[in-house]
Amino acid sequence: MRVKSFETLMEEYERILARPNPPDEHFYNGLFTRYRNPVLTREHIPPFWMYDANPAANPFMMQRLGVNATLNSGAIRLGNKYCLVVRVEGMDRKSFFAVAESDCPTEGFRFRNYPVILPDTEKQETNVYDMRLTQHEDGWIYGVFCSESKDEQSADLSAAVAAAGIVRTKDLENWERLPNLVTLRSPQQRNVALHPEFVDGKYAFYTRPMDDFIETGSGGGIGFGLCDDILHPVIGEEKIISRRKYHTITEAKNGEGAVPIKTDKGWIHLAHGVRNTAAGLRYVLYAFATDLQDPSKLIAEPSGMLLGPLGRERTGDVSNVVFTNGAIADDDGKVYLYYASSDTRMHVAETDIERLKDYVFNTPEDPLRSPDCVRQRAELIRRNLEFLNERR
Ligand code: BGC
Ligand code: BMA
Repeated sequence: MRVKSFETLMEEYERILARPNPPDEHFYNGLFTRYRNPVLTREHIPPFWMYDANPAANPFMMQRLGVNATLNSGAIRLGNKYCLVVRVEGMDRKSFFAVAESDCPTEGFRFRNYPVILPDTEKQETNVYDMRLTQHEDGWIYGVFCSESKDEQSADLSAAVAAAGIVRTKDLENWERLPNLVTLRSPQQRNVALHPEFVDGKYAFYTRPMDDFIETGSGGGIGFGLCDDILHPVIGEEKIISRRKYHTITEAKNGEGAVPIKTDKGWIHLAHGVRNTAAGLRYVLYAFATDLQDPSKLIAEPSGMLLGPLGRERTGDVSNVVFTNGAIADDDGKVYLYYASSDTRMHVAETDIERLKDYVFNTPEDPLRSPDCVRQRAELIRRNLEFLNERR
């Protein structure tokens, strides 16, 4: 077996980073553009994160600390840079955060030299993942993520406790860690995101109450709760704003994805919905809107999924999954939705505010029963045939 030089590995890595990412011309739905390549894969990890570059210490030029996957990124624009705070998963299954940035929203993402070094203040914490980034009106950028610990009360080796960890920064370089969020009514939390504005003068969180680590159980869906003091974050009441429903894409679970996007018609939320299948949990993305004045009030609930795994996206470490925890609404009205496929790599879908509003407010609701769904479709067909006949 040939031994590659470290220089060769660096050249191969630079070629991956320089690879152009044209739109995928085969895909059309009127709402978003898909791109041909992922924006980040484990091949985007700098070789100096994985290899010992010194041939004297590494005669076979072997990976010493490999990386398995790059997934589930938070996203934010900082100056002229599109920044992703990526969940990077090592060969040891532990994930950590790392900032990758580019001048272009759809290609050219490069990791900063070091991953994020989070202050190690929660001694029981084993794993961290899925950070949502919020540019808050208080001036800080907050990162809310899942902080996972072993459940010491249980004899089951895989029993765990999920909580929402909170950090804040101004530059994605220096991070201050705040105490984990306490939700008085829910023993576990995952998929928590901070709303960008104060609501009634308080910090507002999207939550996802659940009974145990995997099952949401009686947790009814995506919740909303207020907290007085971000330095001692405690939430009492959690109001359910996007409900899980029987025989829909959210039957098993759902969770806030990206931080909601403000439009003149309401807050647009990009979330994930999960249903169970014989092949395991199937994760897709969906959207809904809430009221501008009261972001806990649902005002539009388009039917079904906005984006599901397609083609190569279907396969990976956890197959049949797409997941988002970050989007960037740009100054020119464009929206970049960053999503991971199958817990393995990151992609981008591009749309804009006008299209998102049209989708959220003009897609009919799910009538929840096949007979009503077919009636809904027959009505569309009838109107179309009439319209097309008149034009003839
Ligand atoms: C994994 C997550 C997963 C969660 C629930 C965690 O241990 O790291 O990716 O979402 O379990 O299955
Ligand atoms: C979880 C999420 C993600 C992951 C998904 C699918 O519940 O929090 O980390 O992408 O499951 O494995």
